Amino acid sequence: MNTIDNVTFIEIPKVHDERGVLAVIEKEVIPFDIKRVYYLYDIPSDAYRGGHAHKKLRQFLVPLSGSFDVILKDGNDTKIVTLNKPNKGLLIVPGIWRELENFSSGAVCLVLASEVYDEADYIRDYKDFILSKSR
Ligand code: T46
Repeated sequence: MNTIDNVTFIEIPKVHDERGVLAVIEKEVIPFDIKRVYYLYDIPSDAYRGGHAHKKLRQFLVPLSGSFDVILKDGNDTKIVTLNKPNKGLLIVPGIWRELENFSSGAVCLVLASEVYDEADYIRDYKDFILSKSR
């Protein structure tokens, strides 16, 4: 069963020259095949997103612009990480409750996902999440 220790940062290889930085996510950078890409933008600074866990979905979050905090919970422990480097993404595995908040102005969160959208994969009630961990 996954714990928050299984949530890891992954550095995205980059090419930096006088024209700026080019970061590349190739097949071997993330440990799943990408089935979906979505992104969050125009996010009010007081917005709260997430507030759920996934049964099967793996996701890689990249703060393309600005910063935000991700609160991670596994039913026993809680960890808060700040995403603020466009070449450093967060790999979130299944069975982890996540909440996104404290968005900076202009924050953009890119998400690469291992599955297509499926509402049945969500656990949106925290009590159900805790129950799922004890099964
Ligand atoms: C996650 C965080 C980081 C779709 O129709 N297709 C999609 O691919 C997604 C992701 C969402 N939706 C619909 C479902 C809702 O009616 O868009 C609406 C907003 O989704 P949600 O409230 O789940 O958005 P967030 O930002 O709270 O969560 C999303 C992802 O759902 C979630 O997996 O980890 O971004």
